[in-house]
Amino acid sequence: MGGGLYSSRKTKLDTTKDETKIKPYGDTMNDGKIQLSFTLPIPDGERAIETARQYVAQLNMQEIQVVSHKPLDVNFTFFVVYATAEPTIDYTGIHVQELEIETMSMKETDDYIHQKFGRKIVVLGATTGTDAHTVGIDAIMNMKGYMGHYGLERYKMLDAHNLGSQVSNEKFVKLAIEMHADVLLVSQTVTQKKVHIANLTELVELLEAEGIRDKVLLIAGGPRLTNDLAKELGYDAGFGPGKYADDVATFFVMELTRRQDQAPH
Ligand code: B12
Repeated sequence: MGGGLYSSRKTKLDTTKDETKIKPYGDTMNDGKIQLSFTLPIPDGERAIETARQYVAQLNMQEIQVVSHKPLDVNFTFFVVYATAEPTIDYTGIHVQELEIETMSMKETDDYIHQKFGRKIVVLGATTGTDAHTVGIDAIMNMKGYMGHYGLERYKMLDAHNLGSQVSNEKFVKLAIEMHADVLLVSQTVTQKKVHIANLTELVELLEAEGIRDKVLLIAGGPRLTNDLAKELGYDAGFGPGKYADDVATFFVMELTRRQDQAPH
């Protein structure tokens, strides 16, 4: 998408340090200090501590300190390790597609929809597939909102429906057609065995098969979702932690406007 809502990240160069060779910072610049936490399937004890130390050594870390070890169960131990990493990264070579939007308030969005569309925008949201996590989609949609941001159900100019969790892609597409949805919101939390990738991809394929992919704005969200990943999977945008209903609403009204303005009259 080449529209004005996206831009490559503008890298602000800090001339006081070499941004081509960035390293983790702990106490002094470029000390490479990293904290790792992980679980090994072994009982706690001196042998476990040494195993954790040697494992981290295999990751090419230096100055390894196992600072915490706690049994999770008889045969599982959780470790926290401090260590020093050697590699550096060229920050100036990193580019991402970042959503660049100036978030509007709920009232501004409602007024904008009223003026630009003269009708309510229909929004359907769900956690799809086998995923049972509802808190993310509720944070975006519930009337009462989340962290001081009212959810989409509270917007006067949105006809917003939260279908809950474990909604099959088939049912989601069927309802999208029946309800003439303008915007589809999909939440995915579980990423084990890349189940979210398969599920998100299946939804795109079903929408394409029904011939409605280009008639809806398709937005994914979740704790491990980025805009880049969502777009790679054929979505119009992706939102992760720290994003709220007002960010999403601003994005979709702006994008719907852009599409409306581009449509042949
Ligand atoms: C609460 C919880 C549960 C509850 C869920 C209750 C419910 N009604 O949702 C219960 C106990 C049922 C549960 C079950 C499971 N859980 Co759980 N759960 C959590 C927990 C503790 C919190 C998740 C949460 O609510 N976050 C708060 C919300 C607000 O954050 P969020 O989802 O990121 O949402 C924000 C953004 O991402 C974004 N967003 C989210 N969705 C969307 C959608 C759109 C469209 C947009 C625009 C934005 C957006 O907006 C939100 C606000 O900023 C996490 C661990 C953790 N601390 O994160 C584990 C966690 C997510 N669960 C996990 C697992 C593995 C499971 C189980 C598979 C466990 C099991 N073996 O049975 C089952 C899942 C079963 C299933 N079929 O899905 C793992 C996931 C690992 C992975 N990467 O796959 C986690 C990370 C725990 C862990 N460390 O292992 N879980």
